[in-house]
Amino acid sequence: MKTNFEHYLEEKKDVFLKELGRYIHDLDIPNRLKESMIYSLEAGGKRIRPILLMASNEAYNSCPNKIYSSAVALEMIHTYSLIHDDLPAMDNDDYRRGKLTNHKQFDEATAILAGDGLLTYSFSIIADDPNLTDQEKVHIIQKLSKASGPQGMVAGQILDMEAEQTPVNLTSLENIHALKTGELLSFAVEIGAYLGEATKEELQYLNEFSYYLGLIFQVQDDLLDEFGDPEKLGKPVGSDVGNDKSTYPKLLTAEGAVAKKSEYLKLAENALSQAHAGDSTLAKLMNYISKRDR
Ligand code: GRG
Repeated sequence: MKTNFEHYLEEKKDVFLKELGRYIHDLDIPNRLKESMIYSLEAGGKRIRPILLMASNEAYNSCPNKIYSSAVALEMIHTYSLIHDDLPAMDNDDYRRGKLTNHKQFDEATAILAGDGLLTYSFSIIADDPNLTDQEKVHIIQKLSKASGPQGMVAGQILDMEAEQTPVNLTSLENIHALKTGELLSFAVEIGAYLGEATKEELQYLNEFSYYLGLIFQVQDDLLDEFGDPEKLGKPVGSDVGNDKSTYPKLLTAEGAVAKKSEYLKLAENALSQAHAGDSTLAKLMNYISKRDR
């Protein structure tokens, strides 16, 4: 039997997919590009980022109509990053979410363009949202650009690639993950709360919460790469084990990585209560991210 929280995840996912469909299915663009963008957008995925954004908004003054453009734009940017991360020039992966990666299903040039299309379209989705004020649009676009660009996820990606050649210490590892994974999660939490009119102080604590949430997400990602079930993950495991790449289990041992995750969980929990959201669904999402098996 499903728990209330599992029902919540399903319900939010359905709402999100409906909104996503509205932005993509009627788009008048070349067929192959559209097919390739839709292929990756609809290839499954946990939809953690849009669900975090929705839950964060509900923790304050919920305003559903204002949040969907940001949730869709965010998932489009996440999807672009996965398409490009899988390319031969980067991770050279054949499978993601149990399906062929975009460049394997289509071809490399199409995959690059599908990623480019998703990235750039996401900003116009926010700019064109009639439910947002001009001030809100500028704020959201500025935050999304910073989180996903060369000061955020893209910076994390290049540091991560460099760290494959040269092992790094824990502080550098935390910085890489905060940029590569944490920034988009932070955007989700921050924008949901911002549109829900959280105070400046609450937003600051949420920022701290999201920082640890990103690290929790990543410790679990490293543990799954070593000990996870490839069936559930939809991709092979063990990619980090055979190379020099620094991971939490490699730097701290598996037990040490689990202990580090508990430390992050306590710090995140504390920040969340200071943001007056200790009893919100954000806390449940944090535990879900920490224990996820896929
Ligand atoms: C190519 C600019 C550029 C960036 C790529 C996100 C990323 C940066 C690379 C993905 C590689 C990776 C394993 C990152 C760490 C964790 C992560 C973001 C996993 C994927 O996110 P999930 O688990 O994926 O939310 P689903 O499939 O559920 O959407």
